[in-house]
Amino acid sequence: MARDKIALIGSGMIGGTLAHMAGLKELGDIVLFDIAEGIPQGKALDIAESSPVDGFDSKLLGANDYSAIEGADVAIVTAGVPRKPGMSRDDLLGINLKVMEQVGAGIKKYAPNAFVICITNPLDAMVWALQKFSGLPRSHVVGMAGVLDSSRFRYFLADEFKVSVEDVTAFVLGGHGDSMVPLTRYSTVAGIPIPDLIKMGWTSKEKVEEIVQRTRDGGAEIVGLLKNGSAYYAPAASAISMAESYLKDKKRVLPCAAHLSGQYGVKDLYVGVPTVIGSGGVERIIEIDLNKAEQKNFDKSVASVRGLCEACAEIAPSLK
Ligand code: A3D
Repeated sequence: MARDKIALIGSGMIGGTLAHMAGLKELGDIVLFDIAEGIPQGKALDIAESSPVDGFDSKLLGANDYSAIEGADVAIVTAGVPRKPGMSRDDLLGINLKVMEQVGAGIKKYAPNAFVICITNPLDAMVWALQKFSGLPRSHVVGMAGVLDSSRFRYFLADEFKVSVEDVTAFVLGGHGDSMVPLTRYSTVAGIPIPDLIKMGWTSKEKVEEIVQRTRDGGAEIVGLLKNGSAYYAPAASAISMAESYLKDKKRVLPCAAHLSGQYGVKDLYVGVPTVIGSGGVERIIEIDLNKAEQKNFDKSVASVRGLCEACAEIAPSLK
């Protein structure tokens, strides 16, 4: 049986980390693509040279031509520019929209059957544009943000509660980062919801609010520390979990930026919602009832995503 083929479009900090993680997990053969000459080739060779030590068999190839991604089963898109300190994700819009147009054309031509995971920021708008530029089915184009946001939330909660990260689940909705909507009543330690843990004296409402805010600002906190670039280990791990769920038909329940066609009262936008990811791509979108406060936050988040998509359509009228 042939191995699965994973195309990484963009071979920067996240792209390189994705290649390493996909190799270590033996997800398949890996193609690193980038417009920068030498970078994808160098990273592919470097990681291939680590494979005898770690004992994984994956072919690694670096390329500057889209033909190398031909027939890919999964494509993970990080092409574009990341944030510098003081820049918001939205500042990246104009530059990265042009990149999405090229990437969409490349995927359409060479990997029309792939499951596409977009990471490029501003995420919710870029994945929306990428789906339109590529023309791939909406079930097969998703954005990675929720897994990362909820992983950050889980990590901070586990640290607060002094329990294993494995036993903390978190539920987030809405756009990536600043407009993320964490649902504390659906976030648990081994099934015990956070509001109950507050009643049990494990933590306070104020502390949870602090953690929610730190999660929202999680990307900026890393940008501030690194000074030259943004997070890449946790974003890569998050996208790999989505790719693995698709390739192995695990049907994991993962929060992703998925195309909404009426769910949560939203039409033709990509917004972060809980999804089931299996061999059919996004197989299901899970709709839960929101209380008033959650609905208000969600609406605010959707409005900000809509604003970004409208700004994209102004720049690239073919998106209208
Ligand atoms: P970086 O290390 O700069 O890598 C980006 C790569 O894209 C570089 O190697 C560029 O040469 C390449 N590139 C630029 N233009 C093109 C093009 N037209 N075609 C192909 N490749 C191109 O950035 P990074 O890997 O740190 O981050 C990549 C993206 O992910 C950025 O937009 C970040 O803002 C975004 N990001 C998103 C999240 C989310 O949670 C959604 C988290 C962290 C970063």
